[in-house]
Formats: sequence, structure tokens, C-alpha cells
Amino acid sequence: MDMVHDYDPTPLSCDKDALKESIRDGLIHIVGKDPLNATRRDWLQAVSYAARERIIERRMYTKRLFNQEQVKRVYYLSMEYLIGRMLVNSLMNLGFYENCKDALKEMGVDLHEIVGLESDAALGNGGLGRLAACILDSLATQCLPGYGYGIRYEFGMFHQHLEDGEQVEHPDNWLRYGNPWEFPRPEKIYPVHFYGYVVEHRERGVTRHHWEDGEEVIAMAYDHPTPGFGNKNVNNLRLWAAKATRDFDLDYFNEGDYIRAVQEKIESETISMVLYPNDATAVGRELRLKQEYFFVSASIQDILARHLELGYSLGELPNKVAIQLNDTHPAIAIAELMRLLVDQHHLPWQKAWNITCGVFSYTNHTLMPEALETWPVHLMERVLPRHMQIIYEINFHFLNEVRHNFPGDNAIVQRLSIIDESNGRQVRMAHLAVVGSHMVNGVAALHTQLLKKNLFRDFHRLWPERFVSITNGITPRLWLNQANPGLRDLINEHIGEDWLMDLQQLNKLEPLIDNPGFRERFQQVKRRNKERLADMIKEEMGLTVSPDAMFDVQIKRIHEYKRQLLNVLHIISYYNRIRDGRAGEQAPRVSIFAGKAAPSYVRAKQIIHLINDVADVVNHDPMVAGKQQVAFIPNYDVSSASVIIPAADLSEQISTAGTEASGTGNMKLALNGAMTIGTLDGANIEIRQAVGEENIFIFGLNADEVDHLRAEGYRPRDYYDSNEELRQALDMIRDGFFSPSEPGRYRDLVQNLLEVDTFMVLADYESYIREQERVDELYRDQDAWTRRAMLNTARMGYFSIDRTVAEYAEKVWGIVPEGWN
Ligand code: 26V
Repeated sequence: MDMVHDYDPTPLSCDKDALKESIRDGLIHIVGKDPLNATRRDWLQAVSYAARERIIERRMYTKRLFNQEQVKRVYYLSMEYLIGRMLVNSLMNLGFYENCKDALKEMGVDLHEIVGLESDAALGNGGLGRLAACILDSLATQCLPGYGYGIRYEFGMFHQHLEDGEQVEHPDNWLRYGNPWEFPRPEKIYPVHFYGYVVEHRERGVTRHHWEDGEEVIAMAYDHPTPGFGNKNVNNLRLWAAKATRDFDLDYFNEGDYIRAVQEKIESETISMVLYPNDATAVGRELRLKQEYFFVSASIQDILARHLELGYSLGELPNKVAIQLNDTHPAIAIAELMRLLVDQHHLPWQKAWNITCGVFSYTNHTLMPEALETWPVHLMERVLPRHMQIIYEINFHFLNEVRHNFPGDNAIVQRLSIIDESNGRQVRMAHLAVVGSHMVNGVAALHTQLLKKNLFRDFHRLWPERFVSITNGITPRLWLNQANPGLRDLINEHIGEDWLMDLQQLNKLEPLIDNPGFRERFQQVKRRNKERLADMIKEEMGLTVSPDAMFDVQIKRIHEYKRQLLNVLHIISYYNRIRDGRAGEQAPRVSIFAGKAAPSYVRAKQIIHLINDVADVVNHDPMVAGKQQVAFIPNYDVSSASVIIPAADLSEQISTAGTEASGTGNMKLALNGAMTIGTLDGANIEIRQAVGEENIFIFGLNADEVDHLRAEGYRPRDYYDSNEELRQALDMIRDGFFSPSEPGRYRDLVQNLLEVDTFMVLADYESYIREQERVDELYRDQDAWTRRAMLNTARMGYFSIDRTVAEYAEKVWGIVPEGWN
């Protein structure tokens, strides 16, 4: 402890006057603006610098403490971090949000007005990237020594515009105004090698491998300190940017080819240029493989360098280092660590392998076959020749173990092999990840069960003890405290603030459901949040929606398995009921969608188009005015999610059972007092268990029934033939009712539903409509609805990311908190 204090720099004060001084100073000396004519963006920069100065001090203390206490560290390797805006998060986590607001006010600036100018850090696609960001928040908040590693994409997730109802992508130039939250570390650089060939030679009786020729790119570190909530702990997220090895290649200079020299520099720097916007189909592109290896190699080199610098031996790695693979995207790390241990540090193979397996663990995030990463052997061989050899050798030893365990069973050897010989020769990254890890986890109970039963069935027979289930969670600091100030204040008034660090405390709200005053306040909060969302919809889309209506929300990536189409079919059926006078007293509804489609996913883009076409008809039909509206909010991101989620009455979680690994939006919405309508899929099952069957709307086939129906031979047309309402809705789409300018626009889409319907939309239609009727009925009894919505909030404690991270720390990483105050 002493060392930490011996070297304390004088910490900056966080009181209002000190903050004022820092902001003014930053505005003049860092931003370079006269306070008399500074723009709002200048002020934003200045406040951010004032926060940053205080964060970095705490980072230094934290780092000293971790070094001094010789802690074990976890390194989280992820291609994606979907962070969002940083300023409010930083101020709240550091505990001087109010002081800062007051300081600015005295300088004539409204904090509220400037926070929206910050760009979202959107270095992720969706669930997987947002989970990584929540995990970093929790590691810091729980004083766990955890470091994130990733890529500093120059362009993050694209911005989505809607033009004539269709998605158009625009580049996300998020660094345009500079980034006050990062610390470039030009001295923290590592070479990363691509292409070339391997030379073997014998050295004192052992074979050594040299990877020669090819290209080299430099990875340069940018540090993003991540403050915990309610403590002084600050961890670090290190993102790598690609830089040319030498600014210009001297050979070309000597040959007088200046332009060529510049071109090569630019080409090597494209590696970290852009985030791949697919989130459910593997891309198989060389640049993607290079991105994966680029950040993995730099990270593993950095981890080893730190380990050795701290004076530990390589044999101690599993005692001091845990590395978590966020999906298979960084799985090449297993081969990279083997390469460094064997080729550079000359460890014998078996010793290196024991170390490697002791260090790594792997989280699987999807069962969708098209998302499972495989790389053609010829591509891997060309880009990473030494790694391909190492993978072969890992596979050789592994398959010997398999043969030993299943003598004579050649089929299982083929099924388990890291190399898939059945369709071209492909490296199965998930197999590499399982073989090289000591723990493998799914992200919800059902998901883990299905992993053991299907994708990793044979692995589970071989190593049952390797598989664990760790249900996802979300950070209440962002998704309740920041996003929903009204509900936060109401909760604090009644049960204090302990829930921020211990979400189970929310169950203290349960008795309050019998308190009419509290129920009314809860309703008022929801009402205000709906007005806030209505304002946003008005501003962004020019559409006026009524906060009196039920806000029925489906927000997530657009994908067939998530079944936005099922929601659309319900919207059309409800529309028809109103027009035919069959809707009775149904409560008015606004159906709200948001989400991006992968640019190459034609069907997903068509679904967006359809939603907007339906919206156009519904919103302009006087016969349904005041009863029904549809809004597709463009450009779903962390910031818009923070406005939409607190305003939702109904949360649509309607994926085909067995397809959504967990879902985390389901948790965010329920925590904010939305009722869920959902299938028995992913974490919905555990949400039902937590909130109670009476407080959730469950419909449709379960995962087993989906399997059986598929095995039996699913015939979607039968449902069309036997259900008149469904037939009417599908006919309208097919015949151009919603696309009169191009009547054939959705012919193939409907055709596909009638003949294939991979995700069984038609099979679940009837039960979905029936459940929506129950939703309507309950909603019309506002008091009963509010009680149930409140119980959702009160019973969501289990889904805190802190519980998730504590489980990883204990079952997978073997790390403990190292706190200080
Ligand atoms: C996959 C791919 C495939 C290769 C191209 C680039 C790329 C980028 C991302 C992904 C990730 C797909 C997996 C994913 O996001 N899974 C989601 O993970 C959430 C957190 O565990 C979980 O809640 C969602 O159910 C699951 O779909």
C-alpha cells in the first residue's frame, strides 16, 4: 500500500470551482478558444478534457496498485466495443456530474445542451459489442483487474438514413472532431507480420521455425481509461491502430517512386479503417482475417511484455493472466500465443500448450450456422503461414486424444477436427477456440444447453467439465441511472442508491406496488419518457405520435430470425380489424421499430422497406387515425436506445425459439418497466422465471417443438390456407397494397414465407395474435398494467452485468477484486 501513496501526485479537486477553473483552462489552452466566442462544441471539448484529467490520475493509482499487489489480470479480447457517448458516463462514474453541471451553468453553458454533440463510439454491431462495453463498466466498478483489447476503427458502425423507405448507409466519421477520451501511445508499438513463408532449421537437436519475408504493419496503442462507478478505480481499454512500418518505404524513394511509397503506407493503414457491419454472416474476406490477426498479435505481444516486465516467468502465465475470447473473432490468439512461446521463447510444445489452455477461455454468442467463422486453409496458409502449421499441429495432438477416447470411431474424428474437409478445406475457428480453452460458455441457459446438444455435442462428450452457462447482463449505470433519470430519482427516493452496485436491491420496490401514490408516480415517469420519445420522433421523422397510445417497441438488428416480419403481420391484422370494425375497444398503439440491416443482407433491407411502406399506409389512413401508427426510427445506436427504452410499454422479443442466444435488449426494456411479449428463447426464459409467469406474455413454439416441426416437414402454406386473417395480411403484402407504385415489390418475400419460412413465422402467427389480444386487454386496465410493469423493474436484479462478471471472475478467470478508495 505504501508505494501507492509515496508517489501520489496531488489529485485535482472535483469541487465546482476547481472544475470551473479546469474547464476554462482547457477551453483556452487545449481547445484554443476565447470563452467569449466559443461554440457549444468547444465547450463540450473543454468539459471532456476536465473529466479526462481526473480520470487519468485515478488510472495511474489503479495501475500502481495492481502492479504492487501482483494481481491476476483478465484480458478481454473483442473485435467490437459498442460504447456510445462518454461524457455523461464519465461524469457520473466519477461522481461529479452535478458539480460539473453547476460549474458550466455559472459560465453560461447548459450541460444538457452540449452532451448531444458528442459522437457515439460505435465500434460494434449490436449485442456482442454492447455486452463487451457493459463488461468493461462492471470490471471497473467491481475493482476487478480487467483490460479490454480491440481495434481503433477509424469508421465505426455506419449511419443509417432512410431514403424513400429504404436503408442507405453513410460512413461514421466519429473521430472528425478529435477524441478527448483517448491517449495515443506512440511508444507502445508492435510489429505484426503477414504473408511470407516459414523456414525450418535444426538447432541443437530441436527444429526451429522462422517466419520470413512478407509484410509488416505496426500496431500502435490508443488507451481509453474506463472509470468505475462509485469508486476511484480506472481500468483501461487499449485499442490498436495500424500504422505503416516506416512512414515511406526507402526503396521506392531511392527509385524515385514517391507516389508508390505513399500508396503502400496508406494500404497498410487500411487494416484498422472500418468495422465490418455484418453481424450474422461470416464474411470470409482477407481484410477481415487481417484485422483479427492484427489486433490479436499486438494484444498477445503486449500481454507477454507486461507479464515479463513485472518479473514473472512464462510458466506462471495461467496464474497471472486470463484471456477471454469474445466469440471466435480473436481465436487466432491461441495459435499466436503458441507461436510466441515455441518459436520466440523456445518452450517445448507440450509445456506451451498447457500454458495456452490454462490462459484462454471462449464465449460463444450464436448458434446461427452462417455466423460460424471458418477460413479457407489456402487463405490462412497465405496470410499466416506459420499459424496454419501450428493449427495443424494442435489438431494432430487433439485428434490423437479423440482417437484414444473413441477408438475406431472415425466419424467423430472428422466431426471434431479443427479442419473441415467436407466443403473445401476450412479452418473451423470455433473448434480451435474450444480445443485451446479451459472453459467455454454460452450466454443464457437455453443457449448453453443447445450448444451442448448440437454445435458442441461431441466436444461435450469429450470434455463435459469445460462447458458452463453464464447468462448475460446489462449495466444499470447506463441503462437505468443515465437513460431514465425520472425512474432513477423515483427509486432513489424510496430505496436509496444501493441498487446501482447491487441490482437485487430493486426487489425492495415490490411492496410499493400496493401504494397508489407510487404507482401514479411510476406512470408519470413513463408518460414523460414517452413524451421525450415522441419529441425525438417528431424531430427526426416529422411524425407526430400520441403518448396516450401503447408504445410497442422492437429495436434490434434486422434479421429474419428476429422476426420483425411477425410483428408486421400483427400490425397489418390489427389495421384490418380496425378498418373492418372488428377491433372493438382495442387500445391505440404506436408500433416502433429501429435497427440496422447488414448492407449485403438483401432480405433484411427489404424488411426495412416493407415496415416503412406499411407505416406510410397506416399513418395516412384516416380510418385508423388515433388508433394505430407505425414509426421506423432511423439510425438505431446507443444514444437513441437510451431514449427509446425508457419510453417503451411493450417489448417485442419474438425470435424463433432456439435462435437468439440470449438477447440483452430484452433485459434493458424489462428493467425500465416494459412488459415483454416473447417466445421461450434465449434469456426470455430466465426473465420469465425472474418476473413470474403472470408478468410476461409468452407465446409460440418452444425450441423442442420447433425441432420436431422441422423434422416432421414444416409446411407454412397450411397455416396460410387455414387462417383467414393471416391469408388476408399476406395477400395484401404480396399484391402490392403497401407498395402501389411497384406492386410486385414483395412477391418473392411472400413466396418465400409460403414455401420455405425458415424461421416459422407462419407457425407462430396465430398464437402471437392471441397473445397480443391479452396484451391489449391488460393495457386497457392501466392500474393492473402498471403493477405488472413495476414488478418487472423490481425483479430484474439478476440481470445486472455485475452478477454476470462475478460469475466469470469466479468460474472462469480466477480473479479477485483489488479495491481502494
Ligand atoms: C458475427 C460476425 C460474423 C462475421 C462477420 C462479422 C461478425 C460480427 C459480429 C458477429 C457477432 C454475431 C454474434 C452476436 O452478436 N451475438 C449476440 O450476442 C449477444 C451477446 O451475447 C446476445 O445477446 C445475442 O442474442 C446474440 O445474437
